[in-house]
Amino acid sequence: MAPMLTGTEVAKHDSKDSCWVIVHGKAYDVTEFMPEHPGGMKIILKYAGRDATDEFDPIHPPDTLDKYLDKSKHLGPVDMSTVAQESKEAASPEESERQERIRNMPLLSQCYNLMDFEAVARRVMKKTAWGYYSSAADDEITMRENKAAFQRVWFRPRILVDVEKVDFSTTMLGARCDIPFYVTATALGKLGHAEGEVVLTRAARRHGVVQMIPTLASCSFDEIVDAAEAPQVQWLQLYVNKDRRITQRIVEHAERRGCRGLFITVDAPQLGRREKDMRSKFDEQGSSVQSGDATDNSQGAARAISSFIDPGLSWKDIPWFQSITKMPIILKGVQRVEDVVKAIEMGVQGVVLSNHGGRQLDFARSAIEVLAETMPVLRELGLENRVEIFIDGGVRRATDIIKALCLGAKGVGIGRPFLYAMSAYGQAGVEKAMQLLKDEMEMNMRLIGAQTVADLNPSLVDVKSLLSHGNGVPADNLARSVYDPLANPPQRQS
Ligand code: 173
Repeated sequence: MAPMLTGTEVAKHDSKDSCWVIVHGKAYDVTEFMPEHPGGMKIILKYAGRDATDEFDPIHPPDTLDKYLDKSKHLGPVDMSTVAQESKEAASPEESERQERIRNMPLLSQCYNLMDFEAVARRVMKKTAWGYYSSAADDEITMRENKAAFQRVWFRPRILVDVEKVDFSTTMLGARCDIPFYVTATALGKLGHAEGEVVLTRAARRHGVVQMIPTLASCSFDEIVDAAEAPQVQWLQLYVNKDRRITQRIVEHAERRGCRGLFITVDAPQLGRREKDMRSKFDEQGSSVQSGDATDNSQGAARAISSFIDPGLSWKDIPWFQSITKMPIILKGVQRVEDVVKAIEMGVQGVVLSNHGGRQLDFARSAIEVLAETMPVLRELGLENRVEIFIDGGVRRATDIIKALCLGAKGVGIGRPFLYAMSAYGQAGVEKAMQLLKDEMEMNMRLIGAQTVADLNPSLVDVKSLLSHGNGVPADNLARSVYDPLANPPQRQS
């Protein structure tokens, strides 16, 4: 057997003419591959001759090198004791400050609601990871509207209902769950936490919550399924590949492995333009626009890895999906009642009213508004029981979940809040976030006068102002100036 490579030998190959990188303790010659790298050459060159594992992991499924790099370029194991020393850069001042913020992070017990996790994550996450998770399309109007829209729905609670016992468990696509929300699909889990999406899987299991597995997870699909335990329920979110054979393989594999729903994303023929994400990458890499690199990587990793998505996907493809799977099919990203009706006519089992967390078309309407538009039309056409309707985007409180169910949703998806909880506090953080929602749910079911989710109906909400996009009543400045604002948990003093 050949002797192990040393860090010194790998370090000699640190240029465009000969470029080796180390990933998970093995060296790879990527000199010839570099120009074809979907994420551009620049990022590979940054790690030329060095250990690229931390940068590689979040963005590439574990089998990437085996699949895409010719075996002759796999150079074998490296003696990592010879690498660690030389490749660990002295932490930058920004990184030292971040480490300081991590040391002084609020305790988990100081987080009282889902927004608190966002506040903490913003302080402690790496800048690029925060940029990717938090960013949304263009001016981020839709992202903010998603939350604002819930605040235009008001309650009409019933009184004197016996609510000693309340039960908010439900079913979604036939699966029992403790509470009517699911962990929706979000890409690149390892940007926020070294273990990635399996952390969400474990927390979901503890809480009887369904998880939707993303096509573009950092963990492999099988790792995420393996992390689940019966009777835990998982669904698959699907980005449709231009090569339908690949799509068919993914779908059939998911069905074999027990996924109980196929959520086809229909709102992303092209990835939205997210400037926060672009800017944080640009800053971090310190790249220069004048460098004239062959591949422009300024759009960030998400754009690069999404180039396989088929913008030609259309209604004509739906019967094909129905022919290759027995899983229920749900269209994720529907944004108008006409398309809900069409989806029902095509015979799908569900729709997710969603604007992709405001990350796609800016000025797309909130899902809660589209829901309020949709249900009366479906009732008029007698179609309301033909599909299960889910919504996502901006859900941060149990009152948001209750509003959605009153208006006819079967359940709601929650994405970013769990990523933030995971990034800041790991599995314990995600579990806490789920527990907070359960606690809020129990209290608010009582306060609205509902014993079970079957009691949640349109008479319990007032949506008169939901459809108007006005800014509401003028600010009461006098009162605002004396108001003591709620605060997120403070940093601790070291
Ligand atoms: O919203 C996203 O960022 C997203 O859906 C995505 C799509 C392709 C690659 C990475 C992320």
